[in-house]
Amino acid sequence: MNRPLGITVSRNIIDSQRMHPEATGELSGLLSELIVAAKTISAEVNMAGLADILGMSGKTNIQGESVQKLDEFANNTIKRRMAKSGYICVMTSEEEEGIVPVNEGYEGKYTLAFDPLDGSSNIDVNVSVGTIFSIHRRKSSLASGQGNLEDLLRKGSEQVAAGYIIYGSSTMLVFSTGQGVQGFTLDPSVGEFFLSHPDIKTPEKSIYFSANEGNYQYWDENMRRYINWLKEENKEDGRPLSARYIGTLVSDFHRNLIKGGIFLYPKDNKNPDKPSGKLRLLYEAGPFAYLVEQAGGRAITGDGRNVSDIEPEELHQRVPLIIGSKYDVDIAEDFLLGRR
Ligand code: AHM
Ligand code: MG
Repeated sequence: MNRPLGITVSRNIIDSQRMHPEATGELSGLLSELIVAAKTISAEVNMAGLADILGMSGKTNIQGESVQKLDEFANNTIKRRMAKSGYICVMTSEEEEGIVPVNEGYEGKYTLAFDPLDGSSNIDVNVSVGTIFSIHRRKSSLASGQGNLEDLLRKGSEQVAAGYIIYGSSTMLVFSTGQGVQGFTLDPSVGEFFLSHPDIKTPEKSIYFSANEGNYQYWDENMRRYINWLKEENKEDGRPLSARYIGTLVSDFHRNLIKGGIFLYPKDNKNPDKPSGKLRLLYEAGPFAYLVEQAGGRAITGDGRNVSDIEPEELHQRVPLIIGSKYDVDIAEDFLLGRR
C-alpha cells in the first residue's frame, strides 16, 4: 500500500523561502538545525519512562556513559548543535544564567532564545513537555563576530520566527516565520515532520480557561473578579467556561490555540516587593505572543501593554501573561484595568 505523500517541514520551509527572492537560506538552515535538535530531544523524551528499567537513571547507563537529566540533555543538545550551526551569533537559554556564546568562526546573523524543556514539574510524570524558541535578526554588525546582550534584549514584535515543539501523544512542531502559523506532526517511523495543521487560526472565542487557581489568594481583586465571572452561568455568551490546566505552558497554549482558550499567569503578590508574573519574556511569553498574533489571537500583560511591545531589560525577565482568543483577552483586559 502506498503511503499518502505528505508535505515535509523541509519542503514547506524551502517553499516559503522561494516566496522571498532576497532570502539567503540562512533562516531556513537555522530552522533545519533546530528541527534536528528537536528530533533528538523527542527520542530521548520518549525513552524517559524506560530509564529505570534499563538502568539508565543512575550516574551511568548500560554503555557506561553518564546520563543527564532530561532538561540538561535538551539544553546541551540545542546549545551544542546551534553553537556550530553558523546561523546565529549568540543565545540565551532558560537553563543558563548568562548569554551563551557560539563557537568562534561560526557567528551568523540571527540570535536564539530558547526554553529547552518547558514544564519541568511534569518531566518525571509522563505529562507532555515542550521546547520553545524565538529568533531575532542580530543588531550588531556581522563583522563584529560574537553577538552580545543587546542583540538578545529585543522586543517580541521584532522576532523573525518563533515556535515550539510539544512532546505529547505525538511530537508536533508549530512555528511561524511571519506568514501565519503552521503545525507539523512527527512520523517517528520515517523521522520526518509532516504538515498536519496548515495555517492555524485560533478560534475567536474561548471554550477553556487555564490558570493556576491555587494562586487565587495572591491575585489582585480585578483578576479574582474576572475568574469568578468566567465561572458564572450565562447561556448567551457561553459561560461558564471549562477549566483546563496542565502546568506546561507549551501544552496549555497548544490546546487553547487549536480549540480556543485563554491562558492566564497574571501578576501576583507572592513577592510583594516585586509583583510580577512567573513566565519569562524572552523564551516563554514573547514567542507565544508572536504565534498567537499570527493565529489571530492576542497576548497582554494586564497592565495596558501588549506582550510583543515590551522592551526587555534582563535576559530572564518575568512578565504577567494573558494569552489566547481575542474576544476573551479583550474582556480580561477590561476586567484587569478596572473598566468592567
Ligand atoms: P518551567 O520553565 O520551570 O517549566 O516553568 C514554567 C512553567 C510553565 O510551563 C507553566 O505554564 C508554569 O510554569 C506553571 O506554573 P505553576 O506550577 O506555578 O502553575
Ligand atoms: Mg519554561
